[in-house]
Parts: sequence; C-alpha cells; structure tokens
Amino acid sequence: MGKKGTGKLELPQDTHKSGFVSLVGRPNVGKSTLINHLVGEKVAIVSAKPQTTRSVIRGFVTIPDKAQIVFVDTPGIHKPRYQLSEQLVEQAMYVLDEVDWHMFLVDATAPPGKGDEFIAKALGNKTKKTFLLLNKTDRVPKHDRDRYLKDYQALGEFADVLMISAKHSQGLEGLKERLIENLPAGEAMYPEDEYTDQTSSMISAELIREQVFRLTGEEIPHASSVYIEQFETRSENLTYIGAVIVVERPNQKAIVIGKNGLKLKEIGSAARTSLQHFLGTQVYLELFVKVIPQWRNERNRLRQLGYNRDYSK
Ligand SMILES: Nc1nc2c(ncn2[C@@H]2O[C@H](COP(=O)(O)OP(=O)(O)OP(=O)(O)O)[C@@H](O)[C@H]2O)c(=O)[nH]1
Ligand SMILES: [Mg+2]
Repeated sequence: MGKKGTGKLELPQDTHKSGFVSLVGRPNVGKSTLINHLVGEKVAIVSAKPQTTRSVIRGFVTIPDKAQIVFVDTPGIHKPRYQLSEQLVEQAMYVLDEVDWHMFLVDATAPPGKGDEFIAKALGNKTKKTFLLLNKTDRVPKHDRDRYLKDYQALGEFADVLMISAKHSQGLEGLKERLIENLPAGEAMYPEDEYTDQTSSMISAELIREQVFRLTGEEIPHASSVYIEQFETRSENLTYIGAVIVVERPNQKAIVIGKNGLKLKEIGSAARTSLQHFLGTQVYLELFVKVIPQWRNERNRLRQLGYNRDYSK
C-alpha cells in the first residue's frame, strides 16, 4: 500500500486525538470524492451515476504525533430495490452507530429531498455530533450559496454547517481542523504510513468496476460486479491481474464485450492505466465476462462476490 504524505495541520494541544468519522448521505452527493480528497489518495471509486459505492470503505488521515482520523465512506442511502441495495443501506445504517462523529453530505445545488429527511431522522439525536456539509458549492453562484441552507439546517440540530467543494478541495483543511478539535483523546489505530485497510486486490477490482460504470450505460453498471481471480506480482515492475466482470444476463454480456470485443478492450485499456497508476508497476490485465443470473438478489451469490463481508471489523 502506498505511503501517505501529511502534516499540513498544526494543532495547539499536546494530547493525541483519534476517532472514526462517517460520511453519510444520499447516493451521488460526493461522499467518495470527499474521502479521496481528505485522504489525498484514491481509496474509493467515483462516478456520475448514483449507487456507485458498494461497501464500507475506510481511509486514514494521520498527522504524526497529533491525530489520526479514520474516515468511513458508506454506500448512498436510498430506497432498496434489490437484496444487494438492502444490504448496502443496512451497512450504511450500521456505521451510524459505530463512529465518533458524522459528516452528513448534501447537494448544495438542490433542495433537500425525502432521502435527506430520512437520513436526518436516522441520525436522530446524533445530529449534535454531525457536521452538515453542503457539497458541490463550486456549482452554485456566489450570490446564491445560501439558497437551500436554511432548508437543510431545519433537518436537525447540527454541530456545525460547512460549505465545501469536495471535487476542488475547497473548505477541507478547515473541516479536518474542526473534526480533530472534536475527536476524543486516543492513540493512532492504524500504522502511520497506511491510508486504507483495503487490500491492493480489493482496490483493483473497484478500479475495474469504475471503468465499467464509466463506459457502459443503461442498466449495465448496476447489474455488474467485478472480482479478481488472480493477482500476481510477476516481477518488481509487472503485476498480472485476471479479473471477471459479472453481469446478470447474456445480452448484458454481449454489450460489455461489444462488437468485435471493442467495448471490453476499451474497459480493459482504461482500467489498466488506472491500475498501473495505483500499483506503480506495469499491469498485464486479462478480463473475462461471466453471466450469473440474479446475482443481486441472492444472498449466497452476494457473499461469494464479497458483498457481505463482516463490515463491523
Ligand atoms: N461539481 C462538483 N461535483 C462533485 C463534487 N463532489 C462530487 N462531485 C461529482 O458528483 C458525482 C458523484 O460523486 P461520488 O463521490 O461518486 O458520490 P457518492 O456520494 O460517493 O455516491 P454513491 O457512492 O453512489 O453514494 C461525481 O460525478 C463527482 O465528480 C463537487 O464538489 N463539485
Ligand atoms: Mg460513493
């Protein structure tokens, strides 16, 4: 796993602080973008399509001798239509009880919706330990920035409200400082030079899935999953990855492969670039496409595909 450069923040007190901070919100509000920009490394994949994140993802910010914040990115909370989404929402709700502080992300470009109300209710009396973050402020003209502020504030009694742009890293240093001020005293929970608890193989599967999300349309992104069959360091500068893209129906398989295999080549080529950047080696990537009917609705299949890992650890 890559090493992290940190140390921008100066803290006044000597006490070491540490704690867990969740990122919760509706799908697509920018939770994964935010965790990546806070950590300074890509720990979670991002897409313009909702329901991208499918697991609880931890990313660490360590300021040596001062503090460690463990950020916990969660799947967007939405009305579940499949066993998969039911499990994802369950995971996100579980996280609400497990952390020291919350960051409730909302989209500053739109008024609160039913989903936001539902999440605020789920946070319940925890809103006093919640920062309400109005994200995507880069897309709101300056004179209009407060347009929906009061409506969002009315959802709960928040400890603080901050305007940020996760994508442009605006307001993030101040946010980290505010979080550290509020974290309990405690030792670092993870080694200083690590920035996530995910394995390289897990991140690789996600990076491939990110390209499937980006390069396919309609129902394909949500009907697909990726798992790694073989992950092998062949030499200091070469990693072999054999990965399987799972879809639900033969016609989806045909679309992912594309005419003359062109779509799969496009996915493979984009994924390879992203994997090489992440692993820092050349990557020999082989992609296979497999049909597993109804995988999103079957508990056993979901377990096989890694979706109900014990997320409490
Ligand atoms: N303009 C702008 N776009 C943003 C910002 N933050 C995120 N986005 C975009 O919003 C989309 C969704 O971002 P994600 O980070 O995947 O959102 P998410 O909340 O993790 O979504 P789920 O995993 O589906 O719950 C992507 O297209 C991002 O580029 C921001 O501050 N400004
Ligand atoms: Mg996400």
